[in-house]
Amino acid sequence: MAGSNFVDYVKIFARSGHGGAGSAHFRREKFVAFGGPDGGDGGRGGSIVLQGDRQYWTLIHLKYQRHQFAGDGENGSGARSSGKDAKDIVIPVPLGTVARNAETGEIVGEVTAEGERLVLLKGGRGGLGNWHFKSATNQTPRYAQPGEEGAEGAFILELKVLADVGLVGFPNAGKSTLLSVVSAAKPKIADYAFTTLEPNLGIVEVRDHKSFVMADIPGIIEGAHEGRGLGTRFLRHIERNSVLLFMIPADSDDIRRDYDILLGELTQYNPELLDKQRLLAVTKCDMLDEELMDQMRGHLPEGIPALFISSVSGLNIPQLKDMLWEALQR
Ligand SMILES: Nc1nc2c(ncn2[C@@H]2O[C@H](COP(=O)(O)OP(=O)(O)OP(=O)(O)O)[C@@H](O)[C@H]2O)c(=O)[nH]1
Ligand SMILES: [Mg+2]
Repeated sequence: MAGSNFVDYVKIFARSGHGGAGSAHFRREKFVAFGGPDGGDGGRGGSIVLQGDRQYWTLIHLKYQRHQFAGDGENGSGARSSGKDAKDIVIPVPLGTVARNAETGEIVGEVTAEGERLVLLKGGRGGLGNWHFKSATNQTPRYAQPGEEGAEGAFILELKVLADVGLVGFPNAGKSTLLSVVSAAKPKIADYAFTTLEPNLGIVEVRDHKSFVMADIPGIIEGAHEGRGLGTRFLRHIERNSVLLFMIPADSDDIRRDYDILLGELTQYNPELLDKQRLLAVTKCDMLDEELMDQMRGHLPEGIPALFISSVSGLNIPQLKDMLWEALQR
């Protein structure tokens, strides 16, 4: 998505530093005929490290810094003086960043906590200086270890937003509107499909200063798992959510069928999503009267707690927040 501030996927090229070479120096002083070996060790090459940082919400800062190269360790020198270690390159990333090897797709690790470190590439170790190799049989080793080579590689960094509640629904279901009434977030709202093109996060305050994070993602349509609509590009953001709130508007022709389609798309994307707790909100219920709601109750999908809500009139919004909070405590 060109020009977007929400960057949740970036490829970086990284190289760790080489270790410095150990020194093969011999002590040379006036009046000392045979100074022994006194070559110092090489310094360590810089590593490439990711570090969790709450101040970051996206990976946009890496979009223009795709090359991350650490320096080499200094060589050792005489008088057993060790070369300096090179500085590690520490890259701050938002919590929920997953790193993969770009060639193999293999997961290198993920960063989920403030300050948590993930080493992408270790710097090369410095070589040992020649004095380490002095022995009874060899008093004058002319050998010192070379420094270990650094490593290089391409990595894919992906962000999985660590929200508590993920909103799941077709375009126009009223997801962004709900987020705007339960949190301070101001997502764009409009009566056409795909108004939301990138995830919005909001903090929802529940009673007694408790709060949770809600993630509004772009609408899902049938065939999303095959790449229709915005495809599954944003579905990964709900992989981490502990509760999924399904949202289907009251004027749907068939709520059960719509629910099955949404569930089907999620399952085909990642069957593990079915292990999460699910709640259903029938949205836009300001258009219904009590009688209609009673009638509709019999046509709701089974096995999922449901609530009739309206973001416009406020119908059952406090109850919804409580229900979500309770689900999160389970
Ligand atoms: N009457 C009524 N209209 C609503 C309600 N909630 C949302 N709408 C309207 O439904 C339309 C779609 O709302 P959005 O919140 O943008 O829907 P969305 O699910 O975020 O849509 P996408 O971002 O396209 O996936 C807008 O015109 C809203 O004003 C509601 O509770 N009652
Ligand atoms: Mg929206």
